[in-house]
Amino acid sequence: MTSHNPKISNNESLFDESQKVIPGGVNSPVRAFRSVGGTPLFFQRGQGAYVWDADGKKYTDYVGSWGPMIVGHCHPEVVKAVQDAAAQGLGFGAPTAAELELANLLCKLLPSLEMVRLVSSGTEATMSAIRLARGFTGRSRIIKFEGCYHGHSDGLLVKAGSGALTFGQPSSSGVPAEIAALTTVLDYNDAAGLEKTFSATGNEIAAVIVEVVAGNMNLVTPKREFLEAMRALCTKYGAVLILDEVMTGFRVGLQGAQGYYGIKPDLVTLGKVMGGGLPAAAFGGRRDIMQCLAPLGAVYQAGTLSGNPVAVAAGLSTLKLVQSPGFYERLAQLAKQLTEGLTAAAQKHGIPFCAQSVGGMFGLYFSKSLPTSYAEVMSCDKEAFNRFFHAMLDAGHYLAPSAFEAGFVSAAHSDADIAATIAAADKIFAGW
Ligand code: KE4
Repeated sequence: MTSHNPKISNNESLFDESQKVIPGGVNSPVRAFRSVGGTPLFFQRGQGAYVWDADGKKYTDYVGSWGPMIVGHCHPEVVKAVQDAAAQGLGFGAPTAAELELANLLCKLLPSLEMVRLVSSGTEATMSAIRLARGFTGRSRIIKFEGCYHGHSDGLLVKAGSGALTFGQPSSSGVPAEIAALTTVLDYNDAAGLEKTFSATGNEIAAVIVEVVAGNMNLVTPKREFLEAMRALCTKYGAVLILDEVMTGFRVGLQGAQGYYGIKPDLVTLGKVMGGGLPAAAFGGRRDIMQCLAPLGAVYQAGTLSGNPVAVAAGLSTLKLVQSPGFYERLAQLAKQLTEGLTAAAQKHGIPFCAQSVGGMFGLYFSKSLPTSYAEVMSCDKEAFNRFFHAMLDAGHYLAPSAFEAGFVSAAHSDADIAATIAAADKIFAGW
């Protein structure tokens, strides 16, 4: 039971209780506020652009469950789709027509998808895509980029971003050296480094996996020459180019980052938005590669809950809503209003701060200039971010609880919400 001592926040008492039975009191490390300090919020409900914590305090939400809540919390059409699906059955472990509908929709929205397999998390999607690329090429080595996070499968948890970076443990313990040794970690946006590595070991490389827009070391946008080199080198050496669009898929635009930047992957991984907040994710791409998957081919991959009908219903409903005319123009406009307004407020008070957005995601940096690499992100003032995070939280605006995460707006955010957030920041900067 939680204490109802009015002197103690319910967040604190819930956190105290949770730490007794859940490691760190959370079911995913970045939620623990370890990077920003303080007691994590326990949310009791969300509606539109807002969430309420265990004390009933309201916040404007810029995390959105780390991206999925792109149409806002508890959108009536999504809730109804989930209720209707649940009333027909919570799971069958067998094919359903809804999975086929979602697979067809994904392939329609993303031209690079000739075939797709549904899974239950981004980690599953990237882990499976890597195994598939290794099975297809017969090679073992993979390339990832420092600061990029692709979920917590062993070979990818090497100099990762997000929670792994937040904790200053870029490489996790428990990952056998033999497995980590198969992962080459290069610098994001370093086309020359990529070319050098391919010219030395190109014929050993099974895959390159990349976040086209990096969103797990805060937000870092790709340089054109970096993307072009990646595509050309993978083609030249027969390596599989995997675009990890778990975060950017249907977030930066209807065709994801691959459409936004015009880069064609061999495989793509998806999650977050495509599940509408429920556990649905996917990987897919070239038919000749996907047909190596069991039961057709020799690469095994499976999942009890893959294509779960309730999660699929949430995803289908969300993906129908994001196709409404002007959806992404409006989303990008909200994110741009926010980043420009926060930057103007900081500059007015002489605070080294900048911000940027790509579609409906954004990055905030206590730095004079926008970071274009992991090293530049690491030189931003993390303590200043932490101070800003808590001041904004006290004012009722919930930003990602880490200097190494991107933020998200939803279609439910209004101009007034954005203006109120900017006004709160302006007040904080005035007293900085
Ligand atoms: P999940 O296994 O958490 O569903 O997805 C892993 C993943 C894969 N690829 C990218 C580009 C991702 O951003 C993620 C997960 N993102 C983090 C937030 N930066 C999830 C939040 C968390 O770990 O609790």
